[in-house]
Amino acid sequence: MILDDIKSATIAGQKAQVENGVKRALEEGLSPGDILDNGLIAAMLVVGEKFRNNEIFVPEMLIAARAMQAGVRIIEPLILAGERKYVAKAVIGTVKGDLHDIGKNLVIMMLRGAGWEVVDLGVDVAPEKFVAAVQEHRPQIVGVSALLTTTMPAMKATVEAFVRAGLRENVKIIVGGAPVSREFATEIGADAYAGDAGSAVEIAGGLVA
Ligand code: B12
Repeated sequence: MILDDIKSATIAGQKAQVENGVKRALEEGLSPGDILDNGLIAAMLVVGEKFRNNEIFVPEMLIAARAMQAGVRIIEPLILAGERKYVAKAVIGTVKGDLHDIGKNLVIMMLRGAGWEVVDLGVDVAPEKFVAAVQEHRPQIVGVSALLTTTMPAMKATVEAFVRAGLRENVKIIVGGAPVSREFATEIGADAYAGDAGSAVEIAGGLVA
């Protein structure tokens, strides 16, 4: 099945095969969401599992990530092609010390597709940089991503930086990333948690409604 082909090509880091697979899946009428969830994202879960079991190492993980991103680039225009109405503004970044950006980029892509204006701060974003970006761009929402248990404390530091800057009441902070949970979000004083890019759009929309 085509989704299985995309998944195994992503796991193997075969960029050209992933690109071909995604194009073929679209031609066959599969939805971008289906290709993302059951092809590309499903592959990264397997990659994580293999890494945990020492079956693969960082270079293979990186190559798989590049293959995934190549697939996402083909899907992105379709998601962005939707109706362009300005909903609200968000500033999003991955916390200090953390270089994972695939999930964050998907959240940004889905928000933009839903009509949000999004300022992407990239990865390894220090708390002060989040604060400065809010001062500059005045978003309603701040999105913070972390993929490592060791960088989760940087999420707390980010929330605290907003409190110190006297800006905590001006923004809603939504957190996400594989190790993050709703309980953790509450514990660090964030406003919300979302487990995937689709629910991030829903929850962010609810926060500004
Ligand atoms: C790809 C990958 C990498 C790539 C990252 C490439 C890139 N450009 O992002 C590279 C090779 C660079 C990498 C490096 C490392 N990694 Co890594 N990596 C992964 C892997 C396999 C996939 C992550 C991913 O992209 N998933 C797919 C996306 C779509 O899912 P997601 O990120 O969870 O995002 C979704 C949701 O969480 C949510 N979301 C995400 N962000 C946000 C933000 C907001 C605001 C909201 C609302 C929602 C939201 O929506 C997203 C879309 O649905 C994971 C395994 C895993 N299962 O997570 C390990 C994993 C995260 N890495 C791990 C480790 C250990 C490392 C390294 C420390 C390895 C090393 N020894 O050097 C380094 C750390 C580098 C650093 N300082 O950050 C561990 C972390 C373990 C832990 N307990 O913390 C994992 C879990 C692997 C494992 N099983 O051990 N990694």
